Amino acid sequence: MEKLSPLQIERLKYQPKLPSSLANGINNLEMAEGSATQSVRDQEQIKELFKNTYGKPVVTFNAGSDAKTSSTRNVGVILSGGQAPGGHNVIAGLYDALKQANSANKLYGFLGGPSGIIDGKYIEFTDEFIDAYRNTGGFDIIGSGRTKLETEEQFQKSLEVCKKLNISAVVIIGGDDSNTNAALLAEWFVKNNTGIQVIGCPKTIDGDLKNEQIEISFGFDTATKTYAELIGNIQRDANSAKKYWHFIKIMGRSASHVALEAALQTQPNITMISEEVEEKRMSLEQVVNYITDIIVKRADQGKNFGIAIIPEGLIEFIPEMKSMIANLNDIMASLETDPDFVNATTIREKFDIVENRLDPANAKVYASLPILIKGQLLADRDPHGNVQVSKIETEKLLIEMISTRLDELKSQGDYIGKFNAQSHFFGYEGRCAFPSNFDADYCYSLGFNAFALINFGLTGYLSSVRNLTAPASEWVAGGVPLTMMMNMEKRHGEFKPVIQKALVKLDGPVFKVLEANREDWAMNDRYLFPGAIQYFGPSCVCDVTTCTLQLERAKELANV
Ligand code: FBP
Repeated sequence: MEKLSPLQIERLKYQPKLPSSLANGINNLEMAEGSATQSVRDQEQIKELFKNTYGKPVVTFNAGSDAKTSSTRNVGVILSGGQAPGGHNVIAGLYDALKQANSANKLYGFLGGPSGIIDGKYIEFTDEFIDAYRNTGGFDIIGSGRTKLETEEQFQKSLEVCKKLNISAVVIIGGDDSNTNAALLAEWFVKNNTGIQVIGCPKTIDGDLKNEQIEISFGFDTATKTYAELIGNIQRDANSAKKYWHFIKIMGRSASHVALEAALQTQPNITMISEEVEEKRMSLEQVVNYITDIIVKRADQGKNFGIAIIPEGLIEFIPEMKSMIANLNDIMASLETDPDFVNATTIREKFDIVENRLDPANAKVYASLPILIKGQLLADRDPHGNVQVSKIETEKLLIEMISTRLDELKSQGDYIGKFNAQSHFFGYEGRCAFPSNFDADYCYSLGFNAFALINFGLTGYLSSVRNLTAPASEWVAGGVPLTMMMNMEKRHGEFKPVIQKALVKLDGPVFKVLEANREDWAMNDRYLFPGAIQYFGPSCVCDVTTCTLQLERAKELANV
């Protein structure tokens, strides 16, 4: 038998909590419907593109009194996109609900992400198989992938695979892009009278798949706690040795939710928030000057150490960089097939070709960057056409530029300190951690609830569990139409329907806490040390949710 760590053994025994409505039994639920919904923007275009699934109501489940019989169903499940802690529990919750509804039901897992349903690669889940993955991190139960499910041919192939397995519903566990795909597939299945339903589940450590109906995506809780633990440890190290500035880039592709949450949990000296940089239209030089200024002031107090948090997406939010990257994204497709570019023998030749193709202002910005960053900006795009910001070493770019600026200041007699910097990137460290109790419960509930949506015959819905700062028994289970979250955005040079990403709100309660404290945190070391996620022990340590969720919910409840 496979050897397990003591924590693995103990976590396998954990029984995730469910909202009381769902705990009452999958066949005992009653569904309440709200009124018809609209997309967040571009209503006419979204309605036209989703003729069959647009405008459906938000639904809520309540515990009912009559036990209903449930017909036999086969369901397929896909893990899509980047890993997020708790994905295995979504599948476990889905499986348990499906078997509770009717023991003859079957759950198939498509292997390697959305390509599994296209290529017909799958496994059938059994009790024994599922049991080995309960409350564990990772997506290794069936693997994940980033194939974009959007063409007629892919939909046809998916249909054939579903027909072969007699599958009548597909659950897609993914972020904004993957759930956009879920909405497209749901629409296509209805349009073609296939009778196959599609339900999404809100996953992403980035925390940017949220809105009035979805309080948070799963994985954010565990990932941010993991990064906060690491930042706290580094703060202790910096405060002990007092000789390094640590520049820590934190994952979260676009929005700065992860960096902001980790900062509230640890109170570092500097936290950049991409959305603020964009709002204030700060140039790269201004970002460098802002950080340099704090380094100089701390050096004046004899403190040649500190912690700076840099969100992964920062580079794309600096207006001049954003414009250059957008221009670069548009020309990348043609460059990849351009013989001069493909056959260029040196990287400098490639840079010259790129600079000649970019618009003059963007070419100037590109030319001003260090070689390392210029090269990283040319790396492959993801399947959605986005630059892979996790591969751009913004933390190193900033260290290099700040170092140069400090040398200038030193030569003018305006800086008396020593600048020794260390760079870090925290991302993959947090995506597959053992899910926190919150994520273990939330994910299990999302999966269980996904089957409730299927059982009520719904399609094109995102599984939603709300009221998340209350005890799990008081959580509210239901579903939100995917089209309600959509708008039109430019992708690969064309306008497409996509789920709107939630960015950090600069007038929101979470950013306000940082804003109110950052001057103090910059100069006076108010470091917090959250320590490792605790799975067993007092509830005030083990079950506490993120500052983001608590502050946003408190504001929402105050407004009701
Ligand atoms: P999802 O949006 O698919 O959840 O992925 C999030 C993420 O972890 C980002 O934070 C990060 O930029 C990206 O995935 C990294 O992607 P990859 O795993 O392909 O390197």
